[in-house]
Amino acid sequence: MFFGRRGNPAARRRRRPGVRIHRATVVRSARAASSGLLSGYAALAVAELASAAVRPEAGPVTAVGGAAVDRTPAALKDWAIRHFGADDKLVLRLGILAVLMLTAVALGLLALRHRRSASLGVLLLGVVGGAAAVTRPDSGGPADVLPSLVGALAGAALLSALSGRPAGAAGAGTGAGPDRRRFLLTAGGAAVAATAAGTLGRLLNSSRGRDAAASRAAVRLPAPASRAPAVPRGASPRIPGISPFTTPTADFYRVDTALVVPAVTTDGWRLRVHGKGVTRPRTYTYADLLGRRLIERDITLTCVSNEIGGPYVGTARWLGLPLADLLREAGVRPPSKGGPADQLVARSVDGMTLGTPVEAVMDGRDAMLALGMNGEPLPLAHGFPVRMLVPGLYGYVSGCKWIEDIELTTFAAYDPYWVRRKWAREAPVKTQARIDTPKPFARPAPGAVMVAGVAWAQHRGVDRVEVRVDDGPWEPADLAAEATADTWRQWSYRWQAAPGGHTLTVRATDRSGTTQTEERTPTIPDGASGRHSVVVSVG
Ligand SMILES: Nc1nc2c(c(=O)[nH]1)N[C@H]1C(S)=C(S)[C@@H](COP(=O)(O)O)O[C@H]1N2
Ligand SMILES: [Mo]
Repeated sequence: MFFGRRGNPAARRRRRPGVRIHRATVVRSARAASSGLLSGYAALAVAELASAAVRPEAGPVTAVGGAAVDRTPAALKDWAIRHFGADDKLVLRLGILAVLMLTAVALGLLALRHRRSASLGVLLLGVVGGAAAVTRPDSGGPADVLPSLVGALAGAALLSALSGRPAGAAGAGTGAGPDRRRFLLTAGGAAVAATAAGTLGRLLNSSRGRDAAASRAAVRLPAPASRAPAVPRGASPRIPGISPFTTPTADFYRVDTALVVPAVTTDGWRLRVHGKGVTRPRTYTYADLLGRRLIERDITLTCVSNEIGGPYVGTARWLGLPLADLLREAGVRPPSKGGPADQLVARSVDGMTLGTPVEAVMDGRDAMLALGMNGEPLPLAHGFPVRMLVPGLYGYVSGCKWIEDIELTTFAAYDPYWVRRKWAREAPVKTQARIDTPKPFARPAPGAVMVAGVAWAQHRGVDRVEVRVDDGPWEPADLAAEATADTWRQWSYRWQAAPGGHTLTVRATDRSGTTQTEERTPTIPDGASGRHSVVVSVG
């Protein structure tokens, strides 16, 4: 008998529906999760297109990423730079995308039961993105909310459509029949449309970068009126593994908060000089600056976030104009000559602010507005078209890239970006030496081993470098000839290595007589101190 073989009808009713609901739930959940993901994808794609109409920087991922950077505690930012280096921005972006994906899946699942709330959730994400965009220091105004909001509206509408109740109840929840066809058609159509919108947005957004690159390619740098002092022969010894005296531009470290490299063209660029004690405020064009007396200098730039032995230091040949000339033209006097402003605040096109002592800019050192780096116009990532440089000061208090505004003010009246985040107001570069070779945990053969590296104490000059093996005495290293007090010096030490494990330590002394101390301090608030050591195993 039919029922006989399958057990009694009551038991079957109890068991079978259970199995069916289970499978249907899996199908429904998978579909809901993909609806969420697809809606999130569509929201981002539409936002990308909308951001092309507003500003690429107002796109939700960039805005949220930027806002996260602004709010990141100094210690975490430092940690990110240390661990991810130049990839820190990519890691941040991927992190935001991962969180968005998880949220999208969750909202898709929520839509199974609470369609309205899920769509509201998508809109709420849009509000978060919009809020991040308008509160960024470089915000272009209220229009910056649009990319996130328009994207969220599209995402919310799609999620609602994809999680709608099927027209006929027949296929409800089973993933079969007309319901399934309708779902696949809507989803497929949305995926194609979103991809088209996103691709178009990307193309439009990248055209700005292309304009800036074309503007840079059109620049012809004039010859400097004052050449860089010749680098003495012997400033660049040929020791395998040592940092070259001039850091190739491609290897030059990059540290900034810009998730999208600002795309500035020389045509649209202006530099305004104004503020306290400025008797003749002025606005300069790029051509104005190119036509002035230019100087060329080798200068070593260092980041305050550089750990002992770290990579955020480099030397380039910069071409630019003396900043002090420009300030004197504007009527500015340094505090020592009775000027009312002790802080120069440089502002970049992306809203970054950096504060520099006016005294340092006007004390005769080669503080400059740089237009060229290593014989070429400034690369976009290093501040094209114009950046500031002040030898002897960490980058965050002197090196404003993509500069567009110089305001004379006081330290009492204004705290720039990093100072508001607990970094020091004033930050001269600390004297440091780094061992470039041998590398940590290298296994050199016993006998003569070249220990070599670089040492810097910008604007004071490196006077002496010493090396110590294990707990032995400090031995003088050979110092390469000095180019200027504003550049690093290479050093080397020929070590007679005995088999076994050894710790090599280096210390530098600058011309003011200060020797690097053993005491280690963190990079916050005004730069790391301590000595670099490398452990090797000879044998
Ligand atoms: N606009 C802008 N300028 C900036 C920064 C930034 O985040 N934004 N970072 C500063 C810091 S912390 C350093 S160390 C130098 C690094 O310059 P580089 O990237 O050319 O090496 O740029 C400085 N100028
Ligand atoms: Mo920095």
